[in-house]
Amino acid sequence: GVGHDSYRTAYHFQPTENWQNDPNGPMYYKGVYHFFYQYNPYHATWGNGNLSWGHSVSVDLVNWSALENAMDPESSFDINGCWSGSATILPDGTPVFLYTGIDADNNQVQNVAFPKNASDPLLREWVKPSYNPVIALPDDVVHDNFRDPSTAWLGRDGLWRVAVSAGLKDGTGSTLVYRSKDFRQWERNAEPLYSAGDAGMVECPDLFPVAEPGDQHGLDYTPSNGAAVSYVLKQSVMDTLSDYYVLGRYDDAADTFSLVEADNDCRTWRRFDYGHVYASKSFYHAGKKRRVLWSWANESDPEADYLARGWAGVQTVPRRIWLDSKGKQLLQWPIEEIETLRKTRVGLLGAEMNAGGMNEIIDVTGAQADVEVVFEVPSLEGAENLGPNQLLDPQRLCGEKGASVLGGVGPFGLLVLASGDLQEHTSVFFRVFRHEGKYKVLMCTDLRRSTTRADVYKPPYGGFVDIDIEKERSISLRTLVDHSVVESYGGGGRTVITARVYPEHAATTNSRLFMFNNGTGAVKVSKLDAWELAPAKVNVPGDGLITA
Ligand code: DQQ
Repeated sequence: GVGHDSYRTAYHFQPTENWQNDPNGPMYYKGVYHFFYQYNPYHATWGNGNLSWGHSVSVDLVNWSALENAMDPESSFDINGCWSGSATILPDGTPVFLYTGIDADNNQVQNVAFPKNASDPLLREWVKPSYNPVIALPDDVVHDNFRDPSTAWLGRDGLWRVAVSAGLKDGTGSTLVYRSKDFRQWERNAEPLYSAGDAGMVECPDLFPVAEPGDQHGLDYTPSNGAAVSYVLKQSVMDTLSDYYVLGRYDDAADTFSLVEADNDCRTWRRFDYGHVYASKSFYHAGKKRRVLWSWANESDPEADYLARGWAGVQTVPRRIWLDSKGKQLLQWPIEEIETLRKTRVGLLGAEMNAGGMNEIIDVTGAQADVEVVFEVPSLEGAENLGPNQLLDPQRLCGEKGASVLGGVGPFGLLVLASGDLQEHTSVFFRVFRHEGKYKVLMCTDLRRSTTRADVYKPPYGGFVDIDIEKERSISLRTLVDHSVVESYGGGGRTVITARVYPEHAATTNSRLFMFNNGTGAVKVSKLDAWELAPAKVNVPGDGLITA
């Protein structure tokens, strides 16, 4: 039945109960990771958006303890909702929030909040000064389209900058920059950071520098790294409900951003995730010199069902992000701490999978698993041809060429959350095509057989993997399975697909895991490691994690 809770996740972040959406203000402070999120404390829907900032803390990014809400909508400048925003760590080490308030007139305004006691590593209480809002609604911006301040960064002139989303009255979407010396008086830069044009309203902007190609370290903003390094601009696009990013140059005097080798329309940029995530936000963790990305993965079943379950929304596993060695795209990888949950391991080396082959990965309870597999492709000869004029729409291709549609090189991959009779399964797989004299690798997560329930959104998802398969001759896949989440990293984190799934069998029986090859050419599984994962303590009441 719909109300059963075999869908609740074991190690993806969720509040104890009720609704969550966007990640807000992630940071690391005095040895503690802080995570805030858009939260409805009353029930499991977004409702009318009268939201709070939920707050949890962790020392390892894996186990979390819930604290009291950091902010509730109870001031005139946020009385109708404390919406998304970001944390900035000031030079003296103390954090500050910039966030959107829905004010008493239902206008969107930007507010500031400070910790009541900065010497408390748990930052339990937050103070909203009465001089809020610090950025009022501008005349040329639609009253309910002005929101989501980014983390602020300091310029060489000693002024802070922040990026804010704005839907202009002329119908275009824009990302504005404001400058301030004190987080209180803000002045708008005439030139926007980015104009989305007819892509419409864009939300939750994130702008951050990245280290040299191939360097896994993250970079923090510094007043002098402006022109010297590459920047990433990220947008959440309402039109498609997807997150896109682009590489570019940031001019730290003019506060403008120029795209490198990309179309201005953000809907053509690369996506962090070709599945079901939105409103992602990164933070810089100085301790491990890494940049970590959070993203919200909404439910895909009917509202009545998640209301009955009493919870809705998960966060993807925090991901380390960095620039690939060619400097063309970001790579993403689950933070290493997740590996502390690994229990039973099943390993395999050098197995051949012939045409039509299918192997069960046994001894791993399939509802909480971490699977890493490397497929070697001995020959590309059988690769299917894509006509020269064929539209290269990966999602459509995954729909036309599902896991059971026999191919040449592929489809090969995993079946996860499979019932014993295979009636239910989610397939995660690759398929190699030849297109205009080159090879293209498609990655799919196909949900069409994921559940026998009919009332669930269960599309095929797909993205291309930017890999030179002719040279590399192998492709890796890592899939994290967590009850109702299937989060997959193709080609070492080049392409990521997160899906929400609702198998029926899981209420009563164990889920199983398989590898398969439905291509005519053999593939070699040069390496397979599968682990059952222990549950993390995620906002378990009375968990004893917080003693202070
Ligand atoms: N969600 C928040 C907004 C943001 C949107 C409201 C994105 O601040 O634009 O809950 O999911």
